[in-house]
Amino acid sequence: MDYLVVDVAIVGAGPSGMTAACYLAEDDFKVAVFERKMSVGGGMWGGGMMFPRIVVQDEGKEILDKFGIRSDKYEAGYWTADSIESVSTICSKTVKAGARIFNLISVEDVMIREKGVVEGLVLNWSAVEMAKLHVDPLTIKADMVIDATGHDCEVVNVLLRKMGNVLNTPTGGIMGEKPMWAEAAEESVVNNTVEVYPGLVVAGMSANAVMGSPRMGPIFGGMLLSGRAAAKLIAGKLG
Ligand code: 48F
Repeated sequence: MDYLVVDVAIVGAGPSGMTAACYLAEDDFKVAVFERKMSVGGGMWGGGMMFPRIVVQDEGKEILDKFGIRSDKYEAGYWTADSIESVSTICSKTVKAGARIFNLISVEDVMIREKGVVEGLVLNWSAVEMAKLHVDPLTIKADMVIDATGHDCEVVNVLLRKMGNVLNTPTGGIMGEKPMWAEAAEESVVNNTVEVYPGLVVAGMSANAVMGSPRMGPIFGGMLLSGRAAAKLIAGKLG
């Protein structure tokens, strides 16, 4: 009941979504994160091909340090960290900063009314979604929404299904994720962290998928930096 109206609603508790939530909560915004699965962390637990290590570049290390995650220098410009320590620490810091994470909730739609702005989210229990039951959902109101759903950019997808090609992209549609190119992807994911539709910001792999940039494998610095960029953008808008 306390979270039916929030400042920022974030879809997906992967690295980008939780990082955005942490920065926004530290700035005293009321933040709710909705995560379909039982566990938070998205693709970060699995490190690189299930070896429990993530890689971050120098820029990303700043955020590891902010969270207090230990890292080892690998070679000039690159650091590694334990994926389990990374997820659990980011989650703990995010919750302690005041963000509320709701797991086992799936976001199935957005709320758009006469202003033509995303004003909230439509939620249901993940168990209802998995069982394909016909159960009416619950709606919450948010000043801003972040799609941090990873490669599938689910919130943007549902928006386009309902509204047509209305995005702030060259075609108005989803440009589609491109093949692996880690260095380019790490840079573009931060630049792609934009408001793609009024009220809706994309972060993490969702940003690269929507804006047509490559994937990057187990380098996670861009996810953290994109989360921070989304928080900064929204804090600037909401004041
Ligand atoms: O996929 P995910 O970890 O997203 P991310 O923050 O990070 C991407 C990396 O993990 C990795 C990569 C780095 O090199 O490429 O893939 O962009 O986390 C996305 C989270 O969103 C949840 C999903 O279960 C996952 O935990 N999610 C997806 N769709 C929904 C959702 C939905 N409709 N409702 C609720 N949660």
